Amino acid sequence: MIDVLRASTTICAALAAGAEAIIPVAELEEALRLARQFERSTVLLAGERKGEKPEGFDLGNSPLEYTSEVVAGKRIIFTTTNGTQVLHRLRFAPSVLVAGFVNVSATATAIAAGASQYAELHLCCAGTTGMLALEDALAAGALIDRLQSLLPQLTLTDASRAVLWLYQYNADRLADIVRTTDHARRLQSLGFCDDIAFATQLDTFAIVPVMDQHIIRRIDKNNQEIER
Ligand code: 3SL
Ligand code: MG
Repeated sequence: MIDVLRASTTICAALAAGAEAIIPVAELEEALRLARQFERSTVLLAGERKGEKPEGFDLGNSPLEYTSEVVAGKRIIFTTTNGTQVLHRLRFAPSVLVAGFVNVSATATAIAAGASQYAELHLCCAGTTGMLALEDALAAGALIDRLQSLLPQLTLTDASRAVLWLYQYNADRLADIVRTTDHARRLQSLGFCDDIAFATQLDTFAIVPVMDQHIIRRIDKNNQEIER
């Protein structure tokens, strides 16, 4: 699942900062209900609606909020407009990884390490309320670019080739392009300019968030669960 702005990037930042797990949920009410099932000091309610932190939540959806001081050891109940909706729909898929520019090479390495178990790989770009989001298409292309060198036997669909070429044509100006996308312009108008710069940096993290039984934890790029 790819949602560069901003769910994928925020999930990576949270797990890299030591969050124990992310529990993605589709609806605000479900997030509030789930939080009541845990000892309150062990969980953080996080996410956004219309880009902003919902009332009563601990954290919004800016990856920069997810520092180790705030999230280390916590379970994060996470609901966003697009990214967590896609994760919710994928909850019964055999293996779901979360990718953005910030962990693209680690994701490719982890996929290649587990490739023999699967016949197909689907890249699910979250988009924005049902519309294509250019930043997600570019990140999908970046991932395919790295996968091609790790898995020479990979066969690409037309859609995969389209995003690969989109990425390859624009690889040296990713940040400039993402800054001008529909969703980035909306985030800029809300004051989240630094989030866009953060989300377009390649390989900030060497971890891969993996969803299993509706809970996202991190593995390292070689497919090993990280010990705490
Ligand atoms: O929809 C989402 O998952 C969000 O990442 C959108 S926003 O960037 O927080 O507006
Ligand atoms: Mg998005």
